[in-house]
Amino acid sequence: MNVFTLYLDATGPEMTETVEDEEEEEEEEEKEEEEEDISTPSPDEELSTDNEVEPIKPTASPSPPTSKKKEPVQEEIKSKKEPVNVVFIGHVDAGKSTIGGHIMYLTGQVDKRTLEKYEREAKEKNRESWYLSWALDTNQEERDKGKTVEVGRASFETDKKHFTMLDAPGHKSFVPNMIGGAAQADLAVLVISARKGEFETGFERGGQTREHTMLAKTAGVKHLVVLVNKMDDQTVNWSEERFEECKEKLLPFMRKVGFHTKKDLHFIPVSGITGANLKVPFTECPWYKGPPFIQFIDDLPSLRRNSDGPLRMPVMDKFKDMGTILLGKLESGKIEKGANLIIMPNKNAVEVLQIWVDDCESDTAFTGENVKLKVEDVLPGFVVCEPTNLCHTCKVFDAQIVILEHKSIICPGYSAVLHIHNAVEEVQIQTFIGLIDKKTGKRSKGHPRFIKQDQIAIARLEAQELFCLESFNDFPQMGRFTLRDEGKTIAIGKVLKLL
Ligand SMILES: Nc1nc2c(ncn2[C@@H]2O[C@H](COP(=O)(O)OP(=O)(O)OP(=O)(O)O)[C@@H](O)[C@H]2O)c(=O)[nH]1
Ligand SMILES: [Mg+2]
Repeated sequence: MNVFTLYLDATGPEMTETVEDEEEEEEEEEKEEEEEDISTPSPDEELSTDNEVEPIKPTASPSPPTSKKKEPVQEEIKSKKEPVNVVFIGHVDAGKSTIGGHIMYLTGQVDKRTLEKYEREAKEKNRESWYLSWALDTNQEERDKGKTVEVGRASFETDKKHFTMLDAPGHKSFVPNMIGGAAQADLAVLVISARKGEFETGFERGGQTREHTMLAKTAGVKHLVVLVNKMDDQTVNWSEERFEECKEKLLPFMRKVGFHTKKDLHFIPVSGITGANLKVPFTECPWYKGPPFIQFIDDLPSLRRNSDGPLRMPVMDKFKDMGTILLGKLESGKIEKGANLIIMPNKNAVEVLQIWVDDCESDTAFTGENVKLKVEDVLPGFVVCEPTNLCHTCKVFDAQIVILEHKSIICPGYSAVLHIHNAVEEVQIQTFIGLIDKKTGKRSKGHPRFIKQDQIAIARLEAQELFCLESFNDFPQMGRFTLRDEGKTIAIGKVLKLL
């Protein structure tokens, strides 16, 4: 058992596991991999219509029994392809945008002429090798510097699924943008550069490989596909040995973060530049026996979603275009055109004037889809709800936090920036209520005066403003968070109780 699983999933007996010993960890993992994983709530479990999400209590008037609505919603959904959000994460320059751009070309989202145009323009800027990334890096700054800043977004379809690609920035200055992307993802794709020296830099402390993997896990991503990229590079040359070396170095860390190395992880050697192993198997790499990337993600089991649950759509962004347009992922429930909804925490009543699902106008949007709604004025981090079943809001809450990285001790009064679903709030630690012993999982008696790196504590936090949240047990997507300070992720946490 590892510190993240222990911490994030600590709801019962698994809290008693130890975290220190590597060997023990491996043994335990073997065991866990044989058994059904009950410690990590998978997206399926989290979104199951049957139990986990149901406990959210209506805060306005009671909502009608969900079982009545079940049949029609499931029927309507059957006519649509399953939506899956895939976030591309990894160290700067690993090749995330290049792979994303190549996938758009291979799936017919960008045509050859547009790519040739990008190639000519990129050449003029002496950025020839970057032309594929231009399909996703659409603004001038990104193209001039060759670095993604905003999470790029594009979609493509396979026979079974409708994929939305979220191309996260790898540079450490843009981690908050990356968190926004990861918060919406069902599946994460970690891109690693196998090029000599680049893998090593990306994986060192301070490299974004570790932080991104950890943040994706915190955001609730269950499956991680690792694309070992730049296999065509002359320092790699499709070497199986280099592929295995990268994999072996990553695995102990992945385990620590809480991924089951056999069930949740899959490694694929690829080249974003040549497109090898992205859509069709690459014959010059006979030692890789698995499917190419797109086939692999198409064949992953379906995510069972909470389509019949209460309507929850954290607002990711907004812009004005003859009215206010809200962007976000529908985490549960469905929205129909003309519906009268409430935006929390301000309790603004709004009417849905128009709906787009991945840029196509639609009369209805379902759970898991990326939605644009035209309504009146609201802010990112607000949550769209039904009038009969509002989400919770508060300023003061108790949470379990684990300090990942902080040089000095942390005392009450300490302030940090809380990232929870799409909300970003300044919070202050009021008191520490207890410490959790990592070995026994037991709570210590008495209030600690301070906590330090690697400790797990229960703390009372206070935000400056009222914001939307749920307890982790009721609704994990809106109950897990990250605390950041001075541009670094210092802690991850889960909400225990709203006060
Ligand atoms: N040889 C080789 N170079 C690649 C490959 N994929 C990407 N590159 C190069 O790596 C550089 C960075 O690629 P990007 O796609 O912009 O990387 P990124 O991960 O999106 O970078 P950020 O957005 O800044 O985090 C570019 O020069 C690409 O041409 C590959 O498969 N092989
Ligand atoms: Mg990029």
